[in-house]
Amino acid sequence: MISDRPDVLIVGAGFAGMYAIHRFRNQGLNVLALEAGSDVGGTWYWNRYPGARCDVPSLEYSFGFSKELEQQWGWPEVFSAQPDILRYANHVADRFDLRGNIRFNTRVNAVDYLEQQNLWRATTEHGEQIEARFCVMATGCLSVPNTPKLPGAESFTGRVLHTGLWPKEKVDLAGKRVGVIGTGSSGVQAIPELAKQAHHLTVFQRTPVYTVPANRKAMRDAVQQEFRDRYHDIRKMQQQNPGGVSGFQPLASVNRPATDPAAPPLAPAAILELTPDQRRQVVAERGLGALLTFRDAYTNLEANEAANEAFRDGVRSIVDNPDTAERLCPTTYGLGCKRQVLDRDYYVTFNRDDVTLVDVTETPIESITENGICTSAQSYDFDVLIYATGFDAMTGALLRANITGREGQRLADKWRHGPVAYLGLQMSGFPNLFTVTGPGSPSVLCNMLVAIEQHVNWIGDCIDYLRENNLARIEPLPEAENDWVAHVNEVAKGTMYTTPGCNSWYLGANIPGKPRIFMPYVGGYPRYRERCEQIVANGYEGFRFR
Ligand code: N01
Repeated sequence: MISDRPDVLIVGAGFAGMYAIHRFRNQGLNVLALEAGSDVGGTWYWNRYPGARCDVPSLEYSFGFSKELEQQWGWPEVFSAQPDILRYANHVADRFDLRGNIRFNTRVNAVDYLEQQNLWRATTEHGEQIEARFCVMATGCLSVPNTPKLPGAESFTGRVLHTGLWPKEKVDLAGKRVGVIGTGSSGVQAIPELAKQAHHLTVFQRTPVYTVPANRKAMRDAVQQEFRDRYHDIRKMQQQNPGGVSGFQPLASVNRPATDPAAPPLAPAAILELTPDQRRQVVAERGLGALLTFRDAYTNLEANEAANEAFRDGVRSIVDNPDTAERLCPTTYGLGCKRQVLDRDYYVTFNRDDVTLVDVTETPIESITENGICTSAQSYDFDVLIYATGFDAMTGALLRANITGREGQRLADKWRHGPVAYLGLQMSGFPNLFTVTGPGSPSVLCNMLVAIEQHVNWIGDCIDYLRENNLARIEPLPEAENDWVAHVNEVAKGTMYTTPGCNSWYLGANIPGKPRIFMPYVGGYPRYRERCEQIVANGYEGFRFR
């Protein structure tokens, strides 16, 4: 039931908010979630663009908190598409009766701490105010779309879309001239589908991407059943894996003798042990994705460059027009710097006559006009302009919520030089306010569902601890928070994520003026989880209570 005096206020009803409702309600807490969208699903509610799908296997990108759910839900594909993941979110909402605790179409514009009352007050866009002892920001890591400020953007008279805010109703692109800006994960997934639908597609690329073919397998009953039989072990394996993915290989999915189904595949060779011809042969025989299996490519800059060059050779072998192929070859950064992108027919799409690639580093976008885009070389007319320009990641949604803590301290001021948080769970000066998969936690470097469950469980246990011990509030000590931020930075140093020339949204580099800090925790999910557990075992080390 919707309550205006909840114990816990949750902002967001994506997978994090949904599980938080279920978990906290089971603890006997009165819970209210506020959600800007008209339904559940978060990322999968907003990102409905053609081609959207997950890059984590669906049997693993699923909740582990309910054995019945695990046993009864069926996935149609190994890597499911957005409509199926949204269907799953809706099923979870129905099955656990979550909607009764969610107020939809309600964006939170401000979150303020009322020190005297020790309450958090959320003010919605409609001016309503809701107060609660605890506030849990389940606002997602990639939920604030980034639309670059291009001169004249408002003057375009055609339709404007953003991949991260795709409309619910079907978008008909038949016969339309479509321009798309951006070639990250969203653009790469959308471009082949947009090309099939549009009369002509023009792709504006600033930085070429390293993308490899995605697994397209339909789910086989035998594979799904093996997972169901082994889920108990698989969930434990997820807890031990740096990325929160078990890596379980069902016997039914591989042509391998019936030995241990969890045995790892053969160790891949080092790329530096192969000649350039041998590297090309690997790509020719096994595809671009084979390059991701050379472990040295992620630990040694020379090996990395060898893999990058083999990748470029692979692109040149797929794309017919040599100039287009060259433009599609990444040269300014290496594999492993950004989130690995997976595609379905990305490069061959550029062999179509109705697809044009424009490199905006050669011919920059000068303005958006009434009719389309004007670059330094020519004008392009469009009926539809699509921004596939990513997100203000990790900190964007938290800052947009205008959070003010103790003594009037604004989160925006505290984070002026980059996010400062303890374990990505709490910030000093903001008592009883928690973030799910906040900056400084493994979050986007982990299977999000695993990361979400761990955070929500930790927060739920913490709230129980406060109640059982008659403690009014909890917040981190500034020194614990600073030490954690230093540790997060330390472990990111020397990884491919922070090599010179690497400009990713992990670093905030995609948003002009955003502080350049590596935001997620790269030390691995198990190490992080153990640290969280140890902190609790040590009486919430690094936190203070009142
Ligand atoms: O965003 P991005 P995304 N002029 O920031 C370009 C997850 N995800 O939405 O690289 C011209 O990666 C920008 O160019 P540059 C996943 O974690 C997952 O694609 O900044 N271009 C870039 O090409 C992913 O990493 C899945 O030079 C401009 C693009 O826009 C994350 O979301 C699917 C520009 C943005 O790429 C973000 O992916 C989709 C400008 N002014 C998303 N501004 C899967 O699970 C930006 N760009 C598979």
